[in-house]
Amino acid sequence: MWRRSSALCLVLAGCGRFAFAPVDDAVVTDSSGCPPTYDISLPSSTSRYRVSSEDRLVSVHHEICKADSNTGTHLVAVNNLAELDDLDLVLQRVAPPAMGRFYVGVVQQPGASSLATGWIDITGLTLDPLLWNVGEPDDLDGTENALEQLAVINPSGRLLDVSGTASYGAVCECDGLPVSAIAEQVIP
Ligand SMILES: [Ca+2]
Ligand SMILES: [Ca+2]
Repeated sequence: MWRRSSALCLVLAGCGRFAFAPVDDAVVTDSSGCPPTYDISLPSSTSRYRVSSEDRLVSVHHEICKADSNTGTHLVAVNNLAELDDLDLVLQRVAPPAMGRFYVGVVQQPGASSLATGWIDITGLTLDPLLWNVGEPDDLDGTENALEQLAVINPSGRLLDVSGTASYGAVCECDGLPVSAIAEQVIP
């Protein structure tokens, strides 16, 4: 179902195409295995993406991203700097949500004893520490008290840790990978 070769063809065909369709309630897929609303491709990735500029709580975005497909869609799991830089270029072209922030599928596991430890993406992979903005993660006050266990892409194009109590936009990713139960329990 998740054939890399066909996904690559679609990535090439989709380059430069930024048609932001509204969320479709029906769970339907195109030949890539992704819902047609996932119409953004990036040079650095075989995934497809959907951007929402609607200001919503992270919990709401999380449920909507998951519901886009029976499996394999979720808040974006940012894997490396190339993917983050490519995403930032897309986000600069869409309607800005509150504070220009977009929720991503990045969480800090419970019990972390320091600011930078225990961060994973929504599929359960360890986060690349290069993705953070200067001075982040700071857990709000520079001390790890589990005040900021979620993350957004900032207008700077880098990640900030945030509490998840404010409404921002979000980026969803379709890569065929399931959501990690460990990561999901952090989402309020
Ligand atoms: Ca924290
Ligand atoms: Ca922070």
